Amino acid sequence: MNADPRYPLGPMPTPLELSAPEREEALEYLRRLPGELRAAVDGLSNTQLDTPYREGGWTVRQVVHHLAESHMNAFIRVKLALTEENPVIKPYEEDLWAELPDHQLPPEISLTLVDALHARLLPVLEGVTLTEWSRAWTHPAQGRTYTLDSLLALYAWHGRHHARHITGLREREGW
Ligand code: NI
Repeated sequence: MNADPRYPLGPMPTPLELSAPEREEALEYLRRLPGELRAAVDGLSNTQLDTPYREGGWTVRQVVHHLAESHMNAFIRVKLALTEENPVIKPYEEDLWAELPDHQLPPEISLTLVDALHARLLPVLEGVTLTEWSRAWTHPAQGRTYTLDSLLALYAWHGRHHARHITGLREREGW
């Protein structure tokens, strides 16, 4: 088992190519994420929402808002990869984003945002053809080129990774 509390499901995957069953599994994770995220925070009080999921980590509330803005970036990156030749994506400072005032809003706002966002993201991904899964994009800070398959694997993992932060906290606290 992975002992690092930041990575309950292990490190971020970075495959360049997925098999057809792996793609379908990843798409299914993304389809389920809005409901799983909503269930993960269901019934939590404000005090519980403002509890860090680990010592020194984001609060439950921040994790929900982070997921929404991370997957907004995912949506943009998928559309860039599908419409431009090897686009350079724009990284962002996620820890500084999490300190801005919108991260104090009720989680419901980002739960609704994730509902709508995934309602748009999934049809785009479901329409990707076999050859398009290898379309390239470049991460400027890493200086590496990835594929649309990489994005799919990354964000399918990412949703589960953060939902697990919340459900793991609830299990440990008996909430
Ligand atoms: Ni994240």
